[in-house]
Amino acid sequence: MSEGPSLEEVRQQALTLGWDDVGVTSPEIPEEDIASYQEWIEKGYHCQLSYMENELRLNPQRLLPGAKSAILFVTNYKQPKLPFHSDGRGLIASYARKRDYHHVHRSRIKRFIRWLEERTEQKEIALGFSDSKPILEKALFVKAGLGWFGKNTLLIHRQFGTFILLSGILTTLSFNLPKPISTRTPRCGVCTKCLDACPTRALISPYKLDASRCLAYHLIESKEPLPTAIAQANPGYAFGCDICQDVCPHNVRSPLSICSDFIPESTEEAYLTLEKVKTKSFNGTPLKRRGAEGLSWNLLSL
Ligand code: B12
Ligand code: SF4
Ligand code: SF4
Repeated sequence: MSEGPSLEEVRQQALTLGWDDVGVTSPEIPEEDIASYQEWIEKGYHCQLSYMENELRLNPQRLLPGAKSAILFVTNYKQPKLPFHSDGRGLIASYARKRDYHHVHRSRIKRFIRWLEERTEQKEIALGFSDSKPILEKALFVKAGLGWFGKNTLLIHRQFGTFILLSGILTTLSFNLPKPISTRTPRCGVCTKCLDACPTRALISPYKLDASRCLAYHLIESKEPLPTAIAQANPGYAFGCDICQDVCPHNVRSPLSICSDFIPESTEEAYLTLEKVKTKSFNGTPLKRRGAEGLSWNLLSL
């Protein structure tokens, strides 16, 4: 058995595998996030997302007994902003125009864990996740100093803004961590652009999202057609919604993604039509989640 890798080695390996930033923290969820989560669930803001009620997400150590650290990875997927059309073409949110990020992250995580096992000559020391395990992901990222919470409830990274996707591993290895900096301190100042721009008023107050009003919930996660009021407020999305990110000042200077997994072959690929729903396979893309019937509901409601 050899000594574990240093933070610098972890960083280099993560960048080599394609991630844009990496951080390490202890795997406990901070008290403030536990309290906010519990209030959110009690108020029913998770709507029909019953998987969100799983309280395991407050205790990552129960997912990997003996876990001492969380290694957290940031993926920049920012794409150019595109216009809405009124000719039956619906816009696909920018994270969903090509490969499913769960798949992209799964193969990177597999390679990272293999490297960690070889490097330490130990087995069963890590468990990967990317929205695939019950974990309050953003809370851990904030704790690791990888960014802070925006009033749109998303994690804002100092270089990449909000157009990032999160993944990570829990591990039984421990690291010599620097003293954590508290990044939960509000950083939006007097800005309220995301709350003002949300077409369905889903951001009911700073840092609080009611999923039952969110276009992303209705166009991605829901198992039903869109309620009329939500459909009427939709400016043209066929899948997901980027409005509370498009208006965020932290996304003005952030660089576009250079990762081919997220860049569509052509601008037309960023739009969905009923014809495509009938003829195309959405396997391996995020659109698979809503299914052909759901995607048709989305388009017919435009
Ligand atoms: C459920 C869920 C949804 C739901 C509910 C969203 C929500 N805000 O909870 C719906 C379907 C609506 C959704 C939509 C989207 N999602 Co989503 N979703 C999740 C999921 C599975 C859980 C989120 C969660 O824990 N919610 C629980 C509530 C309580 O958390 P919260 O709203 O963030 O509240 C926290 C803060 O607001 C904070 N807080 C509360 N009060 C205060 C006060 C102050 C002062 C401060 C500083 C903080 C603070 O404490 C709370 C607890 O930490 C995560 C993956 C994961 N496993 O974590 C992805 C995730 C959050 N989603 C993601 C994405 C990309 C999206 C979309 C952009 C997709 C799209 N383009 O359509 C939209 C964005 C909508 C939005 N503005 O959030 C990414 C976000 C990356 C990032 N930059 O943060 C994640 C992390 C997936 C991933 N692995 O990359 N999502
Ligand atoms: S994703 Fe769209 S609907 Fe949901 S909170 Fe953001 S702007 Fe509002
Ligand atoms: S738009 Fe303004 S209020 Fe909303 S997250 Fe960005 S900086 Fe914060």
